[in-house]
Amino acid sequence: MATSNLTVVDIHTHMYPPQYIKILESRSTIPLVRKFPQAPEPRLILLESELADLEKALNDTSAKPPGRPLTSHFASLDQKIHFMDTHHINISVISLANPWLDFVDSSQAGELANSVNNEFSEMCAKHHRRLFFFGTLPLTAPLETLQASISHLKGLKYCRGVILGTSGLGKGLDDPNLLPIFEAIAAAHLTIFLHPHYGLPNQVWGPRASEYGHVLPLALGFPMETTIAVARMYLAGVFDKVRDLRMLLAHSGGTLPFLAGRIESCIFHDGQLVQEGKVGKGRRTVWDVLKEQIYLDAVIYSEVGLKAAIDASGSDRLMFGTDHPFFPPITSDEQGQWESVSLNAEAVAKAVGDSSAEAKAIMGANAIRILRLEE
Ligand code: 5CU
Repeated sequence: MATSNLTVVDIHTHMYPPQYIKILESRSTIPLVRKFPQAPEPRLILLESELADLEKALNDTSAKPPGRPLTSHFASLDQKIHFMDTHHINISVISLANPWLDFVDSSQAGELANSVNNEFSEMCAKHHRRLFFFGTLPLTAPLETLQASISHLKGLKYCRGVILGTSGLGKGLDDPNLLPIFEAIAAAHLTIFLHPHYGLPNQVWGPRASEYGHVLPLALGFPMETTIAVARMYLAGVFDKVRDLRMLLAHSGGTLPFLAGRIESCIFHDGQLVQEGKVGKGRRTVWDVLKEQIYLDAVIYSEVGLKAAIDASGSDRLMFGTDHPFFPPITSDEQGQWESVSLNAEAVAKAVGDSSAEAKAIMGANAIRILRLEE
């Protein structure tokens, strides 16, 4: 993938540090890690859509193992570096994987956030200039604890932002109580990496869902969740209220680039919004927000989706990612090349031309500029 004059930066790459895995091992409800007699490796069970399989496997040792194998790729720093080297990735901006600290008791969340963020910081220090990170927030904790955590992250040398799910304080990202948090994050010059976890309600997938593996929740549920979260923020005026807010959206913005025109049309054809004076002259459109306050990752696996993302936000706002350690190869060696990585790199080359200035920007230069990776 990389040549000597191409710097490749992976901004979408996760880890669960060992202390987090220990917490998952101690749990009996999702998210959890558990061993099953029918599988050689412990299983990592994260998603609501995996509950039916979990139930079956607990009652029947011949049932298929639920979730995904917890391989060394999830928690090992050496493995992350090996993955980077194998795929010629110069720099990674690592982040805790979902569901972050969303499930942690309010009284423990602040301390755990500090400890996890310090662990990420130490991992980056061991690989100076190759690793940076997006920190984790204790969203279940009281407001002061949350503010203190943002101040802590601001002081950590390798921290460039925060990874955030769509639930916010429990009511979504259009919750007015989140505004001071968004303001504090923006004032600290931290970029929010918005990532899905909750998907859509299980019944959307129908009674035959278990026949289709993880395809529907991951391919469709995750992107719709992101799209809905950002549309709600836009409609609530969050981007206008916090003009310095910068958000990097996972999976090329879900379906936002594709649906922005329809969202716009629904806004200016909406009698209620027009009557309330919300559609007047000078309104910043979804398109404006996409070009001014939003960045998109390039984790969409095809030039078709990538071109929509480029058209919507601009090639100077897209950043390459891998989603490691998710989507490992199923039939080849996990220590070798991952098709999930090459698909995303090929999509960039096909969309903007191999070795073009735009390709160099998307593969690394944009991330270096936007996330200040040379400082
Ligand atoms: O495979 C999956 O479930 C996931 C996940 O949970 N989180 C993620 O970032 N990618 C894939």
